[in-house]
Amino acid sequence: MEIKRADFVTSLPAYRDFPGRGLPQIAIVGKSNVGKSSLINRLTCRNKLARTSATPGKTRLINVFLINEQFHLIDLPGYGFAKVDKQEKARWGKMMQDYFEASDELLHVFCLVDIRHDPTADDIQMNTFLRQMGIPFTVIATKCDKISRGARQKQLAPICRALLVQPWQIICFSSEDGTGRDQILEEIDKVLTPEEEPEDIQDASDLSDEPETVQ
Ligand SMILES: Nc1nc2c(ncn2[C@@H]2O[C@H](COP(=O)(O)OP(=O)(O)O)[C@@H](O)[C@H]2O)c(=O)[nH]1
Ligand SMILES: [Mg+2]
Repeated sequence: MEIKRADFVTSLPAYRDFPGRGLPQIAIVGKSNVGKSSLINRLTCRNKLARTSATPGKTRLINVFLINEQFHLIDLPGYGFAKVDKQEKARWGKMMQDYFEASDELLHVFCLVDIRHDPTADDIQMNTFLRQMGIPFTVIATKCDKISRGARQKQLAPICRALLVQPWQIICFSSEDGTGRDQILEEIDKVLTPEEEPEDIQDASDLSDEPETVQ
């Protein structure tokens, strides 16, 4: 797909305030500073659409973007920032749970992990949560410009082990040089295009129609 238009819609302290408008949603999760906002900017070719920050833990809001007037991209608040108290963590957890439970329009989640580091306990918890909820996801390994091409495959091994995915299911991405952008756009296309009905099911429905035509 080609992104022709990208608009910031709103920042929400709680998801229940968002009407959704029946448009499909794709959400982005990952720890603070992993590159969520940078990915949105690179994907949309808009440098300042999503605010990026070198200081982890700044975004505690759900940011909603409208892409091609076709679907909503949801930038969820990052987890795993160091200097937060229990109360703040609990508030974050509730916000995420509310979102995943309330969003009927959510089709897919992009789970971002830094290619240079092993997934954290929080990454694993998020992964388990998505599996339990039956929400389809794609793992994206960010900041791949920071390591050599040759080292990438090796770096994927601990990510695969922790998040129970195969290396070929992971998209290596860099918001610096655009590596992986096309793959992400392809994935979005797949997510937004409903699968065709398998032929054998169509055949079965043809058969069940038959008695009516005979009558
Ligand atoms: N080299 C490099 N730096 C990145 C990349 N993605 C993000 N960053 C930097 O990492 C920091 C955090 O990025 P940001 O997008 O704000 O992370 P967020 O907290 O997950 O939204 C910023 O200083 C970015 O410039 C990347 O692909 N390559
Ligand atoms: Mg951000």
